[in-house]
Amino acid sequence: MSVLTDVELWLNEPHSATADKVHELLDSLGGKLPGKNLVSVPSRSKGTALVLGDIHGDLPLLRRMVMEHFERAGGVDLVVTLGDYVDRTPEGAPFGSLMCALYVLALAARHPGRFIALRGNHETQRHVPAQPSELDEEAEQLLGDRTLATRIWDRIEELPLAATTENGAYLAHAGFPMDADWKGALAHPVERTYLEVVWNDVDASPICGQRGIDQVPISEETLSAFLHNSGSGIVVRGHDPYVAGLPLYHDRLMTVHTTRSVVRTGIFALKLPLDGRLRSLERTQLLRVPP
Ligand SMILES: [Mn+2]
Repeated sequence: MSVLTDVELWLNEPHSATADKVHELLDSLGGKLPGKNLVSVPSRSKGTALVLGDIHGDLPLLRRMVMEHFERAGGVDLVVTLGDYVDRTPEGAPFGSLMCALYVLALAARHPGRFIALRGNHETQRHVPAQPSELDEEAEQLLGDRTLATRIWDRIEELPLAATTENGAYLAHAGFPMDADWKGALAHPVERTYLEVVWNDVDASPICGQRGIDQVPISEETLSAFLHNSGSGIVVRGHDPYVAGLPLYHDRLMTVHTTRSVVRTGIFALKLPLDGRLRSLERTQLLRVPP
């Protein structure tokens, strides 16, 4: 049985995971993850993508969404997850940060181009500090091997920061580079790029200015400039439970949060058509996910 399949066993039975098996899994991911910061999804004559927002260790919910929407016959063609797989693991999800990280890495490696796992601010802590991660503690507790956490972070570094679909969606954890050369900024990110892409807030949110991140926030104006410059029609992001599910800036920006860990407005996912030009959120479908 493949080591990628082992992950599924661990999800139900974390104590069946061993340090050796996890090392083997991490070895097997070599060369299978994108290894670049921006990936693009080609247009299709038909098809749908499912976008999941912050997971925060909520393995049962992530598993349910993947099985219901991706793995079943007639499900979506591809999944984009917007990052923040770790930290603030909810009750009832033992070792949720560790298992969510291993699960998305395994899915991304198993379905290249079809399961696109982006990094959030909790996955970029080597570049911009976030709170210390539960993943390290969980790895030590469950597997007795702290070097494993370092190896998992090495693999997480191979996940992209942003994705675009050829029909007009830009997706990232929190926002977009404000540089005119936004692709260049993503290819060679500096600290400000990370802040803009995985930490930024929208000026319409009550949390804007409250996280200690000194950034020009996303506004109608900065969004319009980015959409024009990048040739995109919409931005889909996560990171902020206070505006999740709310279409903003004339129906051109949507925030999704897909976790029971931090719920403010609800738990959401978004379906995007991969055919036809996306000029607004009009043709997208917001799913309200039961807890
Ligand atoms: Mn976040």
